[in-house]
Amino acid sequence: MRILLLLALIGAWFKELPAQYVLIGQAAYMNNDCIQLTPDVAYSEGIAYYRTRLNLRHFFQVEFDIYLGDKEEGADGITFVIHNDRRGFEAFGTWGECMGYGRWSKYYRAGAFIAPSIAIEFDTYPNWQQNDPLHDHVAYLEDGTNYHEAWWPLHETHFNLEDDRLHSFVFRWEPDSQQITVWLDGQMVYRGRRDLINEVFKGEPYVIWGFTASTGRASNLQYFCLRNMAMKN
Ligand SMILES: [Ca+2]
Ligand SMILES: [Ca+2]
Repeated sequence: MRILLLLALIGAWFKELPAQYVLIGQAAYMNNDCIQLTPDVAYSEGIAYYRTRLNLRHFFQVEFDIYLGDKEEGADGITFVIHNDRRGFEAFGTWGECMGYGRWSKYYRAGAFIAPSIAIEFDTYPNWQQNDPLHDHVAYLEDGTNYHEAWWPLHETHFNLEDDRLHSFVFRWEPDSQQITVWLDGQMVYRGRRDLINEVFKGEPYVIWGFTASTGRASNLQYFCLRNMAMKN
């Protein structure tokens, strides 16, 4: 009897593990301990938020593997988002090129977008409205717009993330220096300084974080898998 109870408890504990995330849209748990954001289906959108808020007064580092599909002409990409949108764990952005995070144009305030926020996008489809280069890229975004002036890589114009492989992604926040650093496959792809608490989140240090993704006319299977997490709340 005791053994049965113990087994039931262990079973319950393992089932609890994935429930660390709030899932929206087509986001779903997979058999490989990863979380699907979108299936390889046109006009899909999925979001996964970690249930525990992040305290930006403390050091934060997460390491994930991300998968952006196997079709080079697929779409649209994944964003890693940190936000304090008033919709909380129900916040979502627009589908297609907006990746479930942003809106159609930086001048267009209607429609769904996540703000206040910052995001790192892994963009696999060129869209002129968002100032995308013709190749896949990584960019820093703010306040629910996918429009960006800068991106990585600058010169590798055949860069492709839809290669049927997992790509390692590390995001680090250092509160003392107010520095954000991002690595992709071991290479530093973004570093910037920003007073996130005061300049972006209006004095609020407790924020929600997770991943968003979507597809449009073109699609890809897109998912992420947790590798390591260092956070204090
Ligand atoms: Ca591509
Ligand atoms: Ca794009």
